[in-house]
Amino acid sequence: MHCKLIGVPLQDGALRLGCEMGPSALRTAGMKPALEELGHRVSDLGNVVPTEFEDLRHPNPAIRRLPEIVAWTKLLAEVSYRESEDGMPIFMGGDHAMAAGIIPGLSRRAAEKQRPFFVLWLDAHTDFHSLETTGSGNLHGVPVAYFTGQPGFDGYLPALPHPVDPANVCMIGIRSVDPAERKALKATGVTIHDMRSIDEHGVAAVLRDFIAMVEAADGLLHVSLDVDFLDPSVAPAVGTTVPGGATFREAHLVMEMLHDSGLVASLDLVELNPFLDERGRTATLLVDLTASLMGRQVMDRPTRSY
Ligand code: 4U7
Ligand code: MN
Ligand code: MN
Ligand code: MN
Repeated sequence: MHCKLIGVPLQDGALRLGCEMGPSALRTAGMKPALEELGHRVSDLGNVVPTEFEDLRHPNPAIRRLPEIVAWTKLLAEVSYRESEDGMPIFMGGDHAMAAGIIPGLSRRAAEKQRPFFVLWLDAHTDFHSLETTGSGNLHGVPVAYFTGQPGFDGYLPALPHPVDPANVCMIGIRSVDPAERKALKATGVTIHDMRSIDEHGVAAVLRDFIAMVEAADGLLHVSLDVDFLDPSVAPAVGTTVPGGATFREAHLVMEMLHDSGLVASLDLVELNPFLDERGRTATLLVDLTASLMGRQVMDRPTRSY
């Protein structure tokens, strides 16, 4: 596999500063050699940064940094479209607002390849606010509503030529949903496995169902990994910690099963705030999880399909 590392030093979507150091921390933690060790060809394409900003204001006074987020969204939609023509783009964030650009670009590419497009959203949060409902105004809390084509973005974020079908979005790890998000999610077909569902059924069971669905559709799968999917005890370097997250092994198992499925076409690693890390342990865990996704295993075992 040709892995393309793309740094996205975006922090305007989160309240706390520091996510702009995410790409550097992932490089320092050895992303490139970890993937090369598995036999992959790895190109580090460096960081992308927008340069043009419009003067935009929204009636919701809570909204923070709309001109910046719009500029990043436009830029990333182009970058992800371009880099997904071949190889496996790995976006090193950066806060989760980057998904508002990356995922529409990937979805446009999938439509061109005439393949159904699926998203696995690994997060404590559903990120399903619109510009109208966000109370914090932090735009890392809106990308899923945007890329699935929900109302409340018109005239601000770019129009979506290929919105993602909500029925093709599966969320795992959820444990913090605001009332407006819960209301907006009700009518959509988004599959939500909250932490209770992981406790009751196990992460393997819920993931297996989704993998089977992507496989049956011959789909292209994007994986979006928010650091706060993980329990803060194993991944402290994030501004929005929520207790009761995925364990070290649950997260690795997800990645190992995804590897064996052979369905993952692209990945983003988001919300890493190295300023909050403990001697690089969260950055190192993200590199190790990416290695599991790309084929690292404890024992040689045959690749299985789910
Ligand atoms: B992340 C929140 F209120 N819902 O809107 C909000 F709980 O990318 C959190 O998942 C958003 O980390 C978290 O600010 C965004 C809050
Ligand atoms: Mn998120
Ligand atoms: Mn989150
Ligand atoms: Mn967060």
